Amino acid sequence: HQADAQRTDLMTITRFVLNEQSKHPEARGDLTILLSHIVLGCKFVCSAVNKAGLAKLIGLAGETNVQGEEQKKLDVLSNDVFVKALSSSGRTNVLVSEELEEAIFVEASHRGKYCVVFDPLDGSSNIDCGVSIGTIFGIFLLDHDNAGSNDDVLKPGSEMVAAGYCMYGSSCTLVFSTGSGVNGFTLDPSLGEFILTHPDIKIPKKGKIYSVNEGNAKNWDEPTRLYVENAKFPKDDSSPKSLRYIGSMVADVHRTLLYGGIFMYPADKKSPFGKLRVLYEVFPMSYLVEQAGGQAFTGKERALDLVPKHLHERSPIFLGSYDDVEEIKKLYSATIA
Ligand code: P6P
Repeated sequence: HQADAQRTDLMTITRFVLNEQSKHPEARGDLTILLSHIVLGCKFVCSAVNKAGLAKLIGLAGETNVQGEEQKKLDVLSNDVFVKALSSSGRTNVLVSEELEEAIFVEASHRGKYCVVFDPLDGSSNIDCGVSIGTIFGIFLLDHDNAGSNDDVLKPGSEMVAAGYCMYGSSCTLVFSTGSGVNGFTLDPSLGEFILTHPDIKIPKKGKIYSVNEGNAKNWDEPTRLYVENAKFPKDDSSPKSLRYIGSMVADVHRTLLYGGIFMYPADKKSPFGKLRVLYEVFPMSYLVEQAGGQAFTGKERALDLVPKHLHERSPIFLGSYDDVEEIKKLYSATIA
């Protein structure tokens, strides 16, 4: 009977977000409406990614599919979907996408009070081999309702009011936070609804996994080298950590949130600012990890304290279990001191 009750008492993402809104009586529901448009975009991309393998959607723009239609590359298609969903919501003013060199400034008739920074399909180089990929987004609240500018998003990640990702893998999982904890929802394709499956995600205080591209080891700086060395050959008699690296940030961060451990994309001689982008990769993932009780560090400072100067600026990132990141912070401060 209890199971039956649970089955019929569906906590959909829509219901969850409305519950959250009801905790803020002054809210007019703009963030609720914005999030519902992001959810719509995720459902569309989930469907397109799942069909890709069958309908030969994969591959470069300009190729034709079995119907002989010209196909957009999945990340171009995903970008178009999110730009349209976000600008038509009437709740956004500035949009920054990994796919677009310049920001989009929504015209006055559809202008809202939020800025959204997003990577519509992160890890898209992994599509052809079936590795999980994802959409990553972050939301800033504007303090004016005039025409937007880049300055509206070149601010510290700590000013984000919400962030999340949607992972397109064996199932479609949307994980997000509006500042009071992290919750995960799984798409039930038979209902077309995201259902709460991971309530109040808390990252383990310490993990047994380190996640980094060991292929860059030749170029690492000393603190990263020492940290990885100790993970593999612990000085005390503890057991070595396991290495898990998928090479798709959404998948690596999702695993880190659920299982604990540390995810790293350090700076190295080849890329002095690392590879991952501040606004729509580092900030949203750092926001989520902190909301789940972990921490995120750049090698110099708390990741959310960074103030980017350019839209597509990169930063090194070490994020995950509180104690694991604490270890890398000690190694870096030893070199700065
Ligand atoms: P590397 C995917 O291309 C991506 O942008 C992130 O999703 C991922 O974490 C990283 O790059 C992987 O980079 O250099 O290890 O292949």
